This record gives sequence, C-alpha cells and structure tokens, in this order.
Amino acid sequence: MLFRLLSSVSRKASSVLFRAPVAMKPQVVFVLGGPGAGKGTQCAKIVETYGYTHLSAGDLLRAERARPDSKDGQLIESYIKEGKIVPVEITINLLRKAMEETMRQDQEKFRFLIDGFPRNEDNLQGWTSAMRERADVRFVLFFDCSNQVCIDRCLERGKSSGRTDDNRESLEKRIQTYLQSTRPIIDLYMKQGKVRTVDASRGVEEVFSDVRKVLDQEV
Ligand code: UP5
Ligand code: MG
Repeated sequence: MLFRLLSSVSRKASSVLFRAPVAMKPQVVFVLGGPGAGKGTQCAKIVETYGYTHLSAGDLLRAERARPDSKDGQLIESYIKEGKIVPVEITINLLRKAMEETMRQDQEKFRFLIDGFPRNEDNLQGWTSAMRERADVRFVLFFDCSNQVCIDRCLERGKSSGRTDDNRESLEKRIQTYLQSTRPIIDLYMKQGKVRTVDASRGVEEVFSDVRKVLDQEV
C-alpha cells in the first residue's frame, strides 16, 4: 500500500517536472539599418506574426531620459540630439533589465528582437562582456536603405513625432554616425555570415514579405 502510494506520488512529481517550463537561454536577433530605415515598423509586424519580444534600444533610452529621477537623463538627451551613441554601460543595463523582466513574467518569451543595437565598437564590446554567456545572437536583420530615403522618412515623421532628433541638423549627424560607426559593425557580422539583408526602400508590406522569408528560414 505504502509502496503504491509512494510510486504514484513519484509518478505525479516526475510528470509535473516534465511539464515545468525550462528557462531557455535568450535567443537574440539584432535589427540594424540607418535612421528611418523602418526597423521599428518591421519589428512591430514581426511581433504580430512570430513569437518575439521587441526591444528598441532607442525607445529604452528615450524612456530612461523621461524618467524624472534618472541620473542619465540629461546625458542621454544630449547624445540623442547630437546623433551620438550613448555609452554602452547605460544601454546594456536597460537592455538586460528589459530582457530579464520579460522572461521573469513569462519564461517562454525568450526570443528577442534587439532593434538599433549594437551601433559601434563600444556597443559590441559591452554586449560581448555582459551578455555573451547569457544570450545567443542568432543573426542580424539588416534593413538596407539609401541615406536619402532614410532622411525623407525621418523628416516626414518629424512633422508629428516630437522626437528631438527628427530634424535636418540632427539627421545629418545621425547618418554620419551610422556610416562611420554602425556600418562597420554590420560588415563585421557579414564576414561571419550572420547578416540577412532586406531591401528596405520599398513599401512596408513588400519589405515585410521579404522579412517573412528570412524568418521562416531561420525559425
Ligand atoms: N516608414 C517605415 N517603413 C516605411 C516604408 N517601408 N515605406 C515608407 N515609410 C516607412 O520608420 C521611420 C518612419 O518611416 C516612420 O514614420 C514610418 O512610418 C516610416 P521607423 O520604423 O521608425 O524606422 P527606424 O529604423 O526604427 O527609425 P529610427 O528613427 O527609430 O532609427 P534610429 O536608428 O535613428 O533611431 P533609434 O531610436 O534606434 O536611436 C535614436 C538615437 O538613440 C541614436 O541616434 C543614438 O543617439 C541613441 N542610441 C544609442 O545611443 N544607442 C543605442 O543602442 C540605440 C540608440
Ligand atoms: Mg526605431
């Protein structure tokens, strides 16, 4: 009798363990491209269709800037307006916290689109030392778009976005930073065969149709 009871308890325990979700190592897709290339727009569409969580480094920095007791708010504002790249310690902390919070709420949300990061050598080093052991970078989704299209889209958005960097002066600096600092990072990943390039100069749906082809192959 005791044996039967114990073995039924043990069977139940093992089936509960079997069903318990195992915390997965975060799987990351870096989403890169020029300012206004459509990273945010396409990430929102990916989230609707695939099981990813979208983390925009720019959005996280803007949220931190808006937090009244943030010690980094002013620094972030000055960097964003000048189109410069915020020191990685700040950005990586925000990304790490957002990833941890997402997975704390739901362990099955371990797929992340990290949008607008890494943008330079400093970002890449910061990611490598803080996250290399904690997350796998699957590939880089690169939205390729001419500078002129990028500028036109941001200026158009600037009519209503309220973003302090959607003006001609900031945009010229953002484009320069992109060309000088971010393109070399994309090139580095290209050499490793990790970049999936999408022509981002077309309409939103055409771009997304190519994005789907990439993701359907990778998942
Ligand atoms: N639009 C989008 N797709 C379109 C399409 N196919 N056809 C026509 N129009 C299209 O789109 C931009 C605009 O274009 C929108 O109006 C959209 O409707 C339209 P969006 O999807 O927002 O493009 P995105 O590539 O996300 O543009 P964004 O301006 O966000 O790119 P940035 O990379 O410049 O901005 P981000 O927010 O990532 O960073 C801002 C600043 O934060 C940086 O310059 C930097 O100072 C700082 N930063 C860091 O320091 N470190 C980081 O890690 C990240 C940011
Ligand atoms: Mg964006």
